[in-house]
Amino acid sequence: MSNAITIALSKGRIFRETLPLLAAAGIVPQEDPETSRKLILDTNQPDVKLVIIRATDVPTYVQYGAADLGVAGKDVLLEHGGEGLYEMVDLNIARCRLMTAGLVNAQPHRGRLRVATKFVNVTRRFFAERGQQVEVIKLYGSMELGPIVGLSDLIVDVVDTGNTLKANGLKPMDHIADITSRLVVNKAALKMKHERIQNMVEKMRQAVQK
Ligand code: PRT
Ligand code: MG
Repeated sequence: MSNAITIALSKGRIFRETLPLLAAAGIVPQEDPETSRKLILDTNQPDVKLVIIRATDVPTYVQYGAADLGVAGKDVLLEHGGEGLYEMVDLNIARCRLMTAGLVNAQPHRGRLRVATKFVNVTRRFFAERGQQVEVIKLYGSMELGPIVGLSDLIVDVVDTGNTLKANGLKPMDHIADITSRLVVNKAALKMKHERIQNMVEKMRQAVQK
C-alpha cells in the first residue's frame, strides 16, 4: 500500500456524476478518461490518483487495497458481497432499480424458470428467498436478448427509464432493489490513512444532494 491515495472509478455515468463530489473534496482530475487512454489519472493533488476500471471491478480493487476508495453501484456491491470494504456514503448518483423482466406477451410457464443475468448471486438469493427454483444463466451484457431468442424466460438487470426493456418487447416485473452509487473504502486503508480518507469522505458526504 503506497502512501498516495488511489480512488477507483468507472468511465461514463459514474465518473461524470462523481466529478462534482470529488471537486467538493478539492480533487480535480487532470485528464478526461473518455478521451485519455491512461488507466491511472493524475489529479491536482500530487498524492491523489484515480484508476479507471470496469464498474464491476471497482469493489475488487478496493477489497484488495489496490485502490483505497472507490465508487460503485449498489447493484455491483450486492453482487460482489462487500468483503474487505466499508460502504461509507450513499452518493445518491446513477440512480436506477434492479428488476426482473420478461416478455410483454410471455406464455404462462410450467417448470423451472431460466433467468439470464450478470447478477448471478443477487438473482439466486432473490429467488431462493421466495422459495422459487430457477436456473440462473450468466451473461456479461445485452441481457434483454435472452427472452427474445429463447435463452431464458426472465432477466435480472438494472432499469432506469425502462426504454431499453420496452424497445425489446420486455416489461419490468419484480422490484429487487433501489440502486444508487456508494463511496466504498478499503478497511485497512481507513485505519492506515485515517485522517486523509476521513476528511475526503466527510467533504463528499456534505456535497451529496439530498
Ligand atoms: O457498461 P459496462 O459493461 O462497462 O459496465 P456497466 O454497465 O456495469 O457500467 P455503467 O457505467 O453502464 O453503469 C454503472 C452503474 O450505473 C451501474 O452499476 C448502475 O449502478 C448504474 N446505472 C444507473 C445504470 C443505469 N442507471 C442504467 N440505465 N447501469 C446501467 N443501465 C443500463 C440499463 O441496464 C439499460 O441497458 O442502461 C441501459 C438504459 O437503461 P433504460 O432503463 O433507461 O433504458
Ligand atoms: Mg453499461
